[in-house]
Amino acid sequence: MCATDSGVRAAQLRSLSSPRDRGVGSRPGAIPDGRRDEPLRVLTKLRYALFGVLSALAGMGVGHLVAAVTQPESSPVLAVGETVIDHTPTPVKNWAIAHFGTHDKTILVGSVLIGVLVLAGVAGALAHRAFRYGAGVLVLLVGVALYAALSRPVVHPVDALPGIVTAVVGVATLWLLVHLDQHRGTTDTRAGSTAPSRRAVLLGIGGVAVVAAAGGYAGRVIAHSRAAIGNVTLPRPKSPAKAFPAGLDRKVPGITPFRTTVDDFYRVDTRLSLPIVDAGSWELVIDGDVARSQSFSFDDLLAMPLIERDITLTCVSNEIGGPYVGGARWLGVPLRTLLDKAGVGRSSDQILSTDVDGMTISTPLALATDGRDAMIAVGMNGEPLPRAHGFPARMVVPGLYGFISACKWINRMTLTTYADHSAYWTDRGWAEDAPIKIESRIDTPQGLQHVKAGRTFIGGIAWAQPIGVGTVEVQVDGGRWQKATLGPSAGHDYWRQWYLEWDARPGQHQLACRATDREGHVQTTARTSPFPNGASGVQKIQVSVT
Ligand SMILES: Nc1nc2c(c(=O)[nH]1)N[C@H]1C(S)=C(S)[C@@H](COP(=O)(O)O)O[C@H]1N2
Ligand SMILES: [Mo]
Repeated sequence: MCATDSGVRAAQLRSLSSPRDRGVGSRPGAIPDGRRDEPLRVLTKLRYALFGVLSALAGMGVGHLVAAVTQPESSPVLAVGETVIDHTPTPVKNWAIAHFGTHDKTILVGSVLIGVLVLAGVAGALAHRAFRYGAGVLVLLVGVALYAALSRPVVHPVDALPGIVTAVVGVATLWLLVHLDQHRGTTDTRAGSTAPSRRAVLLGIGGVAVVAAAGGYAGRVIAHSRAAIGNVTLPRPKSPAKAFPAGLDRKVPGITPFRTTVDDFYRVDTRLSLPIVDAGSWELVIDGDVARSQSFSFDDLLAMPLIERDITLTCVSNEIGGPYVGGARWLGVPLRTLLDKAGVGRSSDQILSTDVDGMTISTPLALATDGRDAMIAVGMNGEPLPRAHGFPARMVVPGLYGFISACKWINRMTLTTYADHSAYWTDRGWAEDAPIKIESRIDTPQGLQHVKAGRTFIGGIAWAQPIGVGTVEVQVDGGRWQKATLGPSAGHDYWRQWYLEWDARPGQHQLACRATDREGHVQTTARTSPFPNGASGVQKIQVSVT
């Protein structure tokens, strides 16, 4: 996404610096009258460009504020950003995830903002020539954002409001600044004392900046307070998880903690701002190929017998050795319970999940109902689901990558077929069927790290949901595979920590690890990239021992 963005930006910069009116009014051989004014003219242009930028900022600040009280996603910059995400070609998206990781969104929003402000500067400069040109460009800019906001999968009429407000405030601000500037210091006696002074212009600029900042800030605060989850008390599970064993966290410094905290849990989704869902009015609908369409309130779910399980979630975009994996304790209603209430028909092979904003995720019905602990989760690590992880409810299916199973903010499950319906990721070329591949990761030592010679640990994690890890082996400098010691088990759907004591001799060393599941399937050495059904291969790192 960022590659295309910077291309666009470069083009904009080029057009900004093009010598548009440098030649206006000057003829060959003419007295360099204009030339004497040149620095002044450039300064004026720059001042008007600043007016444009400020107008855009004021418009966006107030638009953001309006979006916060109506629908955060419809805020102009976010709307453009999300549309860019949805339309970014898969390879570019993968590249961005690989290079920027969880910062990809910050970089995206930043790029959109810079692009918008550059164009707003152009609009301001144009306003010097004729106000309507500048206003026209501003309106055009907002028009693009408005179009983006109204092309989201689920749209309400109020989603147009932030864009409209942005346009009105932006154009009004530009008019105000241009007006102040053009009437500054007029000595016309008829205008007399009403002519604005240089001070008034500066005050105007300052005021606009304050409005922009205050609007943006207030928007954040309001969106935050509206997003409070409120008082949700989770019931005790009918089927609790087994006691969680102490892992190797203390024994092996630098190893991934056996339990991932909510704050440290990786997050992958297509959103730039989190949906605000009121659990009181939220409903989960089951429809499609079912005997009886169903609709459950949040309280309905809490009143059902709940299961609690330790499950490791993994993202298909995770590279070998990558960070998009986490282990948590999930509380929820077994998927089976809900599907049985609806009575699944014979023709469906897919559960098409939809989130509150119309994002879709397809799950193979046969796998989700083969006896594994698939659930609609309402709790994570003993708390209600955090907003980033799907409040009020999400699907969790052990052994399937998140993009075909873990729909967050879910509010509909439609029983259908792959022939009839496709979902967000599969539309972009990702696999329909994607069981999590057996994998292991070295956490310590880190690649390229300097290690002190002597006895130390090589340690990490391995996962093979839903079968479970059987063994982990470590290879030093291409030698024989040595069996690592496994940490305690928290069930077959959960990752396992492991370590090998290593007498590190001075020099460069290569370390590798591989896992085998309990049925004897060995992690393959054949390297594939994450697209379209998950990375495979063995992680190899270099360390230097001194
Ligand atoms: N509504 C929604 N659910 C979603 C996604 C999304 O973009 N939107 N991303 C999926 C992907 S690709 C993964 S790997 C998991 C990640 O869950 P987490 O963010 O709680 O770790 O959520 C899945 N559920
Ligand atoms: Mo994912």
